[in-house]
Amino acid sequence: MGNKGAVIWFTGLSGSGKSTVANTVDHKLHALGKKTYVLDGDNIRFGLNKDKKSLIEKCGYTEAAAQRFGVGFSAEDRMENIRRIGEVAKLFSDAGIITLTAFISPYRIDRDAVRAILQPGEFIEVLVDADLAVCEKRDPKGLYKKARAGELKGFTGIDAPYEAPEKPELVLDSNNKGIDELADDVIAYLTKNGYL
Ligand code: GGZ
Repeated sequence: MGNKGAVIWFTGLSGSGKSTVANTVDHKLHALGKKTYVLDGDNIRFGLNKDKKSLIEKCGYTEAAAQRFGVGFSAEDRMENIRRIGEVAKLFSDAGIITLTAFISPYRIDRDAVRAILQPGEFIEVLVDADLAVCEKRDPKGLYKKARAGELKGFTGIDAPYEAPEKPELVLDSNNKGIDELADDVIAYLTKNGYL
């Protein structure tokens, strides 16, 4: 596929390793001379998809405007989060960039909507598969602990759903493999399927 773009869409629970794997794949692709870009919570939820409070405090939005345009973690807000990310990823891909996205994206219907705006073969859905127990044990930010204590409501896997993809292009075994091996699995997929 030469210098054509693509969207490598990582989905999985918080703590499954999505961002870390995406960033490792990003480095490996860069070393192969590819143009790449990572979209994750760090550049999206702090930028394009700010929460309501940040829109008021940092952007001067009125309460009413922040209510309409801010993005939180309700099912509706996650839908809008993923829709906007999908559109941004499409633009990057159109520009010939291999775009890696790392969002929980827990709803199948939202991920399928992104697939639908892309060309056949342009959307590579990658399930970063880690059991809830494994993610909860890792708990890098202590969020599972807070969710279990009822201090954080609507947390994916605890009191909000995660719908695993039915036919992902690739499943990464994050229960048993390390980050580098998982990243190599992605590179192998891309090579085998003519993306590299
Ligand atoms: C899930 C949450 C929540 C709730 C805050 N549920 O481990 P993290 O911290 O860095 O990754 C999680 C991130 C999820 O944002 P996404 O944009 O990927 O979610 S989605 O695709 O569902 O829109 C977690 C943190 O934000 N976080 N509250 N309630 N994760």
